[in-house]
Amino acid sequence: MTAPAERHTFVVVSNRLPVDRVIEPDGSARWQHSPGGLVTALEPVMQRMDGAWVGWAGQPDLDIEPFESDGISIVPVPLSREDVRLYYEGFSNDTLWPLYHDVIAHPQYHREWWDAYVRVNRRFADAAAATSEQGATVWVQDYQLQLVPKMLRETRPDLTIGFFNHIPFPPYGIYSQLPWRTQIIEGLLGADVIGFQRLADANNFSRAVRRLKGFPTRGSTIDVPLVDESPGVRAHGPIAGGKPFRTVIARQFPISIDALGFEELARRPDIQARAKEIREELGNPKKVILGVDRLDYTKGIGHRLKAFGELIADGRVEVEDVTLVQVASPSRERVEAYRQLRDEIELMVGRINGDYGHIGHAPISYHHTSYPREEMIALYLAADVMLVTALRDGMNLVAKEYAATRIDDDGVLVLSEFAGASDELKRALLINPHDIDGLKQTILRAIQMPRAERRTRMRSMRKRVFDHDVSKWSSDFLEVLMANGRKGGS
Ligand code: GDG
Repeated sequence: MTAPAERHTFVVVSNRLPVDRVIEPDGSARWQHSPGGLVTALEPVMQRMDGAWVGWAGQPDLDIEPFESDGISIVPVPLSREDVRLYYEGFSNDTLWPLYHDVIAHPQYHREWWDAYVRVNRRFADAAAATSEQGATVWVQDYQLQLVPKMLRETRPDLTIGFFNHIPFPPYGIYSQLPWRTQIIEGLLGADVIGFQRLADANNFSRAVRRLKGFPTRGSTIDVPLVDESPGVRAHGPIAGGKPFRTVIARQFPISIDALGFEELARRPDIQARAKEIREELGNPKKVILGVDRLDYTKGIGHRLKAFGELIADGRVEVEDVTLVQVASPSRERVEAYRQLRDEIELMVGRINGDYGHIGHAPISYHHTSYPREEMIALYLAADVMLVTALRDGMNLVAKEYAATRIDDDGVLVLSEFAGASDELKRALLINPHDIDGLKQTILRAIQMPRAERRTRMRSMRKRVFDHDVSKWSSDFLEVLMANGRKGGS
C-alpha cells in the first residue's frame, strides 16, 4: 500500500473492486488481488494509462482511503449494510437480474430499493468524477451502475464515458415492466459507447430507446438531442431540425477470457496429473460429464439434472459408465430465490443418487463449493463432455474456458443457444435447454461422438477463443470509445 492516488486519465468503475480483503489468523487485514478475466484484460491498459479502479471492497461499513495494489490505484466506495441490502441484494440482484434474464424468476419491484440504487449510483459517480483527470476516459461496468454514465456526464462533460453490460438486455416487452425504465435508459445514454454481449442485446436496447425516448437510431448509432443535458456537453453536430445532438454507439462486444493464461495452466504437469486423479477418484467411469456454474437459476442446472436422471431411468445411460460432476459455487445466499434454488437442486441430486446409486458409486458427484482455479482446470481436462445449459446467460465464460484448456483438441461442448457464447462457438452441440428430449439426445450424441469429429469441432472452437480473447475485447471496446468520445471534442 502507498499514499492515496490522485487523478487519473483512465478509470474503471465496477460494483466490486478487483481485490479482496483477507483477514489473517492474527486478526490483521491484507488485500489479495482477485485474478478475474476483467482484471487480466485491463491490467496492461491500467498500467499504460495510469489507471484507477473505483468500486466496493465487498464488505459493508468499511470506509478506507484509496491505495495501490499490484500497480493499480484502488479507490474504495463504502456501502453500509443497508445499502448492500437495498441496492445490491435488492434492486441489482432481485429486480434487475431476473428482469434482464427473461423473468426466469419474478422480479421484485420496491420503491425503497430503487431509491437506494439512485443514491448508491450517485456515490459511485461522485467517486469516479473525483478520481478522473480533465478529459479522462471512464469505463463503467455492468447492471449495478446503469445510472452512473448520465450522472458523470452532468458533472463532468469533459470525460469520455464507456459502459459495458455483462448480462443480457431484455426484449422491450419484458423491459417495459420496469417502473423506472425511462430513468435507466437515460442513465445509460450518458455514455459515448454502450457495449453489450450480443447483437440481440444491442438491438433490444435501441428499440427501448426508440419506444421510450423517440430518439432516432441507425444501426449501432443513436442521436441523443442535447436539450436535456447540461451546458458544456460536446455536440457531434446538428440534426435535420437544426438542434444539436451527440452520437451514442450501442453495439456488441462479446467478452472473452485470458485464453493463453488458461492454456498455460492446462499444460502444467501437476494439473494434468490431478485430472487423471479426479477420474480415478470417480471410479474411472468411461465418460465424465461436467457442469460448472454459480448456483443461479439462470444456469439451467435443474434442466440438466432432469435430462441426466431420465437417461439413467430410461436405461440409456449406465451409472457405472457415466458420472456427472456438478460444481455449484455458492452465490447470493441472502436472496430468497437463491435459497429456494439450492433446496430444489439438492433435492433433485439426492433423489437421483438415492434412486440409482450403488454403495461406492453415485451418478452425480455434486459440490456446493468454490474451487481454486487449478482444480477447475483439472476438472475441465478430466471431462469428456461439458454441459452449459443456461436458460439465459450474457456470455458464459465457462464454455470458453473449457475450449481454451483442451490442448488435446478433445472434449465435447454442449451449449445452450440462450448463452451469448453460442453466437461464437458454433461448433459446439447447440441445444434448447427447455427441450428435455432434445437435451437427452444431445447428451447421448456427445457421449458417443467419434474422436475425429470431437477434434474438428474442438479445434474450431479453440481458434475462435484464442483469436478473440479478453485483451481483444478490451482493445476493441476502447478503440471505438476513443474514436466516438473524441468526435465531439475540441
Ligand atoms: C456474468 C454473466 C458473463 C465458477 N465457479 C468457480 C469459478 N467459477 C468461474 C468460472 C468463470 C466465472 O466464475 C463464471 O463466469 P460466467 O460467465 O460463467 O458467469 P457469471 O458469473 O454469471 O458472469 C455472464 C460474465 O459475467 C462475463 O461478462 O459471461 O454471462 O452472467 O470464470 O470459471 N472459479 C473458481 N472456482 C469455482 O468454484 N476458481
